Parts: sequence; C-alpha cells; structure tokens
Amino acid sequence: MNKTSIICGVSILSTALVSCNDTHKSSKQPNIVFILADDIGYGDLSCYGATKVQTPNVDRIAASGVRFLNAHCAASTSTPSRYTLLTGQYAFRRTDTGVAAGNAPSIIKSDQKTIQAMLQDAGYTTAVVGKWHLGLGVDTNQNWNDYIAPGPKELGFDYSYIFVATGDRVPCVYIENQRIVNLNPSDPVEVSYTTPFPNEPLGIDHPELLTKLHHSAGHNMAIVNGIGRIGYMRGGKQALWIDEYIADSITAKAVAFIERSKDKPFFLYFGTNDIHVPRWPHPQFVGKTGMGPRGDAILSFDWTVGQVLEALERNGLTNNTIVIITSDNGPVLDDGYKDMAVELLGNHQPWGPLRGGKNSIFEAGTRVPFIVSWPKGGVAKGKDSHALVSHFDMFATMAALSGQTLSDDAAPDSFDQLRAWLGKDTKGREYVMEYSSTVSVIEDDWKYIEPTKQPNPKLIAAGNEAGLSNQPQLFNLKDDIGERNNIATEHPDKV
Ligand SMILES: [Ca+2]
Repeated sequence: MNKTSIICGVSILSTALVSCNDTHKSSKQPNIVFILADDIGYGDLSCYGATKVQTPNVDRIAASGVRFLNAHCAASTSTPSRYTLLTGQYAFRRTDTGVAAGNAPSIIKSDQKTIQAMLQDAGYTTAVVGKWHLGLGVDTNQNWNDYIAPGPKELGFDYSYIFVATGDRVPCVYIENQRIVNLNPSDPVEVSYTTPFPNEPLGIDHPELLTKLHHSAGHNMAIVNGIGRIGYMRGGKQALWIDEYIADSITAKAVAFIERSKDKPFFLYFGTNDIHVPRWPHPQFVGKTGMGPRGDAILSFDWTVGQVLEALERNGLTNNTIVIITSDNGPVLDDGYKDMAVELLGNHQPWGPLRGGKNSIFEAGTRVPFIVSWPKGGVAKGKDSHALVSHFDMFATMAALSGQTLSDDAAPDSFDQLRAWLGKDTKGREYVMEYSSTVSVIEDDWKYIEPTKQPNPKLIAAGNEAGLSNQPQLFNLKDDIGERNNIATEHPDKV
C-alpha cells in the first residue's frame, strides 16, 4: 500500500472529510499524546473497577473513547516494555534490555528505527517528557556535566525533558535536551553503581537522614530529599529533584510542549513518575485515598492526565488529538520502601481479577489499562473492546495513522492495528507474546507459559508471584482469567 492510499484509508476510518492530497496532510494529521503510567495495574483506575480511588480525568477519556480489556504491554518491567514500545521489536531479541541502571548507556542503538523518528519523517514535532529508562550515552562513564549522547535527540525526539531511569535510581536530576537542568558547574554530578563516594552519607549507615521514607529492601545507598536510592551520587546539589514536585515539573513541561507545538502535528510521549517508588506525591494528594502514598500517587497520575487534557482543550486540540493512556507494566505493593502499600490496601485490588503483578509472567504483569480517544477519528464513545491488542503495535499503528509506509527493517514485531485501536475491529491481533524471565503466548482464549530451566523456579519477585515453572503451563483465560488451573497435561496439542 502506498502512502496516499494509506492516508485515504485513514480518512475512511475517520468521520472527517479528509482530503487525500498530500499538500493538506500536515493540517489533517492527528496529534498523538501517549501517556505511559508507571506500575499502574489493571484494577488501579476507577474506570477499570477501582472504588477506593477515583480517577475522573482518566475516566473522562475512557468515556470519550474505547476502554480495552485485553490489552498487553510487552514485558512486566519498565525497560524492556519501553524498548519494545519505541522500537517495535521484542526486547528478548537482545540480552541487554533488562531493567537499566541510572548510568546505563543508550539501549536503543543510533541506527535503530524508532517510532519518533518515523513520525518526524511524517512531519511531526516529537517530544519525550518524564521517565526515560532507556539509557544515555555510549557507556557507563558518562560525563553528566556536558551534553550526554546518544539520547532522545539522536533517536528522533526533537525535545526531551526526562529523568534518566526511575525515581528510585540516581542521578536524581532532570535532564532537558540532554543537559542537566540547574547544574552548577562548580558542583559537578558524579554517578557510580559500584563504588560509594567518600564522605557522602548512605541510607544504610544513616537512617536518621531518611526523613521521608525508609527502605524495606535495597534503596539504601545515596540519600536524596530524605529518601534512600539505588546507586551512588555526588554533587549537583542545586539540580536535585524534590520528589513531591516531580509530577508538577514534568507535567508543566508536557503542557508547554503542547502549547508551543499546537500549529503542526506533534507526538508527545509522556512517561509519568507515578506510581513508581518512591511514592511521595504532592501534599495536595496526601491522605486523600486512605491507602497511603501508593493510592495517593494514583490521584497524582490522574491530576497529570487532567492537566494534559485541559491543555488540549484550551488550545482547541481535543478533537484532532489521539490520546492513549496505558501503563508500562503491572502493579506492585511493597517495592522496596516502607510506604504502607500493603498495610493500607484494604479491599482495593490493583491487579483486578488477574494473578501476579510487576515482575510476573502471569496476566497482572502484562495485561494493562489501555484507553484510546480521538473524537475526530470516529472512535466510539464509552465503548469497551475485548480485542487482543499490544504495545508492540504502537509503531506500525502510528505509522498507518500518520500515513507512513514502514521500511522493511523497521519494527519487525509491530503490526498495523489501527482499526482495532479505534474500536472498529473487535478481534485485534492473532496472538501476543509477553516477557518476564520467560515468554508466554496468548492466542484466542489460551495462554501458554514456556517452562524455565532453573531447577527451583523463582516463585516470588517483589512480593508478586513470578509465575515461573519448570513445567509447561497452559490456561484457558475465558474460563480461568486468574490462571489457577494449569491444564497443560490435558491439552498437549495446544502446548
Ligand atoms: Ca514500571
């Protein structure tokens, strides 16, 4: 299919009368806002059944679009999930796509195709704001006090305002267009993941300095803002973030990008810090859910979504912006800090009816909230879809949306699922693969989990069942969405 016919195809899907003349393309292409929550589970949002926490802004988008009930991220942890999203390649094709340290080099190679570079070719202005977690630079000895490359710019983002890894990993600074924000040259940033810096107090030795959160596991190295972290860091005192204002800071940058990009199509890839640990949300949310910081951080996430929606509305962009809200992996309660996530959970079910969670090959690890809204694109309002959809398809689907033809070497594992994503095809993919120490395959109602070779398979990771076994596992998700009855021996043909 050539580019013109793809554009025509998109216009048929759309209720708008879109010209198939390329000269009008830029004025007709929808803006793309992709909001990627961190560790929000299938049952954490009120539009997915939560009752102890209300997420009216996310619910508003669900009411204006399609809520997917069988949507999947690529992996049950951050880095491989995000790598697959942006490259359209299974992370397990490579061995170096596991959860990245704060000083990891760029995991996406400069010669790899990325969704953002593809959208640049389609005429989009592109930005990444918030969580990156895909490495920066050529090796682990980055000079943090200079321009750090390769990074988002070299990989197709015109603008970036990121934190490099996770809230619980050093360096705890914002990096705008690959330079640390508010860096005082006389107080350079140094980072190590192997060796403490002399005279820098550590959480393990100085619990009296942990004025905000104490660790329950790990997170006992550098102390920033009264919270222990993973990794060692020195310097950059003026540049350090304050956890309770991270949502404010990154949301302001996302909104500013929307404001200044409104006159031509843009792609905003917005990775929130919420609700990853350390959960230390803005005071306006503290105590509001009764579930402690984890529940309150969900409110912070919803507030962020609301700010983005207001910015779109204020600039007249709501009608022709496709908004996608999803999560990078499933939920976790105690993820290394004593934040009472377990004790205050009550009857809230972050995983919904699913088994497992973050770090798990069971469904709660990788079946995630997924909401698509695009008023001008004719997306049904308030519709539920059971179509099998996956983050893998973001690349090819956005290529179709923007009228691009993929080159043969781009996004090998990504397929155009635009009709499913717009709620017009009720089947979606033939199958999905997921990854968490092993692979699983879902096809029709069946889910198969590949056995692992370890003699004593790991059962628990970060409080969640890993779901590994040295025997094949087969579940019928239609009858057994909680993956309780392994029926592999009864169905050797399916295995
Ligand atoms: Ca995550």
